[in-house]
Amino acid sequence: MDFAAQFQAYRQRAEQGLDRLVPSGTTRPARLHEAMRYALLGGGKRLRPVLTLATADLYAARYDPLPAAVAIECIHTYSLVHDDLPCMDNDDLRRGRPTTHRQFDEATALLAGDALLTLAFQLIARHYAGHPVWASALTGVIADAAGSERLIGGQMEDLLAEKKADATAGELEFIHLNKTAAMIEVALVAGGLCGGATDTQLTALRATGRHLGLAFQIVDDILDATADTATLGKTAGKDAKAGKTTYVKLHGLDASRKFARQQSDAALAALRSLPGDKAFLTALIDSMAGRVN
Ligand code: GRG
Repeated sequence: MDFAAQFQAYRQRAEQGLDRLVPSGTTRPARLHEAMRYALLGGGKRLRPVLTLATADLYAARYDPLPAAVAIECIHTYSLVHDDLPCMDNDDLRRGRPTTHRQFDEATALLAGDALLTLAFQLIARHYAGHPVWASALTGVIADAAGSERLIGGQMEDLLAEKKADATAGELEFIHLNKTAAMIEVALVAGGLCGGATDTQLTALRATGRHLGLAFQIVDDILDATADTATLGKTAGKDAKAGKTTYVKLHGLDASRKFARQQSDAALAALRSLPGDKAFLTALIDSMAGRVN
């Protein structure tokens, strides 16, 4: 298997889905839809939709995973747009371009984020209307991941932690598990649901996502401390500058690299119990820790 080519193929499917399922930039009000498309279509690794599509491919998928994959990327992108706002991280650069509020204005960026979040659930309702019981389960897992106890709760604790001199390792874990891992977990679970995964398999997918999410966040912290802005496509060194507690600040670079490896290994162990050809997902998880080793 050529991992890079396979990733590109999944990524392209996700890009086409995003382009097709998000209202055109001329849809009224054009400025809002332009801002949504600007935020969504201007780059991004597409890790989450790729995970959904690849997980569905472990099975002979019963339901088309593309609308679910697009919905999850819409939620992820809304969280980035809002995170970049002046009232949160106040950032100028995202995905190698001016942030949405810099390109448009603050109110438009706020509304574009709101609309992307809402669109996610419109897409699910629209595309899976023929399978209401199943669609309700999918809606539930995605809403839980994006809700006040997970993604938004993680962001809230992150903002609270910034105001303290030092966050504890426990607080940091809560932030990582919810702000970062929740959406990665649900990307895998949504793929499993599209494939008709059993409850045991969904639990294994959740564990895979939890460990992959933690590895991903540690890698993100390491890259923030070691890579430059041009490579990242977003402002580098922000965490240290803000005096933010990160895994790197608490434990140092070497321990962080080791932890990323351990979490990737735990993700691989959880993946092993799943059916189908896992070569692509195995390589993807492996590549995570490899970004900083
Ligand atoms: C505003 C509710 C709300 C949440 C914001 C996503 C987020 C939560 C904050 C962004 C800052 C950050 C470091 C989050 C951790 C997760 C993370 C590394 C997100 C970036 O994901 P990538 O690297 O981004 O997959 P691309 O642009 O490739 O999609």
